[in-house]
Amino acid sequence: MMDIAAALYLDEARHDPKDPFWADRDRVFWSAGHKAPTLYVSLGISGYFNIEDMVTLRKLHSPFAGHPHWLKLDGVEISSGSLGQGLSVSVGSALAARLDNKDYRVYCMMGDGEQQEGQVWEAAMEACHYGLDNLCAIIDNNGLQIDGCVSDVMCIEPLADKYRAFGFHVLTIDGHNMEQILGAFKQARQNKSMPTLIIANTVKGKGVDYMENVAGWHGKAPNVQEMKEAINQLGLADELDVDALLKKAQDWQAKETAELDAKDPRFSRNYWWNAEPGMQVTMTPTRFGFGKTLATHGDDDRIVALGADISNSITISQFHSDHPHRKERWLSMGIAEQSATCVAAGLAKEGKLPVFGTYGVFASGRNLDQLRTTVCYSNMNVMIAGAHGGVSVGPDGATHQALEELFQMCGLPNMYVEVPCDVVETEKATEHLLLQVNGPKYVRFAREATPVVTDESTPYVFGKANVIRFRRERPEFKDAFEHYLASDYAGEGETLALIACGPAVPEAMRAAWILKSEFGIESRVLNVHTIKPLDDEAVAKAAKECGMVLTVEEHQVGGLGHRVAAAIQTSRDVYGTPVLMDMVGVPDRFGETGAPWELMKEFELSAEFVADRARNLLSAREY
Ligand SMILES: Cc1ncc(C[n+]2csc(CCOP(=O)(O)OP(=O)(O)O)c2C)c(N)n1
Repeated sequence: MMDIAAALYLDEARHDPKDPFWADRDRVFWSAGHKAPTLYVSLGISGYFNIEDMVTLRKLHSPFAGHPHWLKLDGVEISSGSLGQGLSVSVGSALAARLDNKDYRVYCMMGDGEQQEGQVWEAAMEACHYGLDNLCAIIDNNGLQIDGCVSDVMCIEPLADKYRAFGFHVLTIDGHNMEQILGAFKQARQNKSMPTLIIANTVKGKGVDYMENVAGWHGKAPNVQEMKEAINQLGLADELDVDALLKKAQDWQAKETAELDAKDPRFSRNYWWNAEPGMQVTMTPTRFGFGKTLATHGDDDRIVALGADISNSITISQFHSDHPHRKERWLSMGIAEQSATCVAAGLAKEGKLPVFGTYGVFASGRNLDQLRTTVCYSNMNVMIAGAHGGVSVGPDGATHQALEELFQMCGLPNMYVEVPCDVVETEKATEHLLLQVNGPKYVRFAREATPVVTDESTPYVFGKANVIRFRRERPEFKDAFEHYLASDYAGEGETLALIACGPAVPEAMRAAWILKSEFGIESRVLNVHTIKPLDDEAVAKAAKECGMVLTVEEHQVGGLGHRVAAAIQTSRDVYGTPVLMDMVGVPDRFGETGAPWELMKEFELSAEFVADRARNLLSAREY
């Protein structure tokens, strides 16, 4: 793709780095937003910025976000990262040129796996319907996507024939041959009746022997030694001062870390995870609990698992990876979340137990209407796994951070929603939803390793909250707390209720520890792993008995908080009891690129901030 981008930015496209918003510039839309590094290098070499600044790629507050954001970096034409949308944007831009009598050209950069998204074909139809000869789409046809070969994941061939049938002028070239690339762009410009598609046959990782044609290098950064080897192989060793560049990256990181540290609320001790010898905790990603359950129960031959090209990282592939006989019940759907959701509904209709999983943003947002009309309205027994929820995809940035999906999922009638707090609870929740709950169901889990705070003996009853109480410091964090089924718990006169779900539960527990150790404040942590149906009774009881409620969620503020507020406001039992309330969550802003734990601080979600907000609430009551 780099060769094509070089030809485009350095020769073919009309643009001016000194005047990035020049009205007559050609537009280049990167539909495949994950190819951001190629875009950034192209802009840097063209002169939009000092290319060395790119060393801050994927770091907190860097303009070089994991996926491009046009509001952060001049030269980027559109924010992207959710595949399959760029050709539609290009159609819009090309139509605007026609309406405004402008002669700029529009280019759209796509991947071959991306062709599996249905929206691409809607846009292709539109481009031809309107005869957009000012539009040139390019497909990086490298034959690979995340789960492996495009032909195995979901065949897109015969690609050229398909686009021709839609009405495109199709050119197939060697995407590493500069003469052919430039020739194709020229032919596209000369064509005066229809849009052009360039299918550029390429080798993924071209020029680096250990990367060429290896699917496992998708989105993976080489270590320093591998990077130096790659630079050698590309013949760039004399042109790059690698050590100076690494130093520049470290300096940026040091500045960001210092700024984050400066805003962290301070206490007499460091309560951060595993910072001190006592209160130790094991960190394991919640996604492992999901995969484990599928591996354990996969022999139930009603279960069918549907993958969406990120199967290993979300662990859904564990359904079949050690159990080859289940392969026929493993359906690779490609990058096509909308259709896969309805395929799952079709399977459910015939008595199967379909499990469809992908990143939470796409599992709940890309397919929202499919979930609403086909799955929920029809009350289909479909399990949706929203993986990598919250900030846990950190460096991928805002487009991939699922911070809104509780609004979407909880707003759907018939949908059950589980947000387990750790890997053990994820296992229990997945098993229960899969085998015991008949209807549409959503389980939200995360990529990043987070504290394990429960075990086999911890109560778990679907739809019922757990009360967690800090007792005293112990060598193991987990042992410092007692868990009760909320309905079995008699209040102990606590000052405050911290109501949380998902990975915010361990943070709320840590906040309870801080509050007790630093200020002698007793708090009741309520773990509401089931968000829908919410345990209204336990919430109301906590509000009535404590008189002060702080909700904590790793989500846009309100996904949990508004539901809790509604439960309190509508409870007859709480009527007449004053309840002070506040909500900790992401404060109505999109995510950021950064490491997951940095983002917990950036969004002020970690226990230190929770404890601080609790203290503020307390002072309001005292006032
Ligand atoms: C709607 C959507 N679904 C899933 C993803 C996750 N994802 C990012 S890149 C990728 C594979 C893309 O494959 P391809 O288009 O062939 O690009 P290439 O392999 O050339 O990088 C996937 C599934 C996404 N970004 N957007």
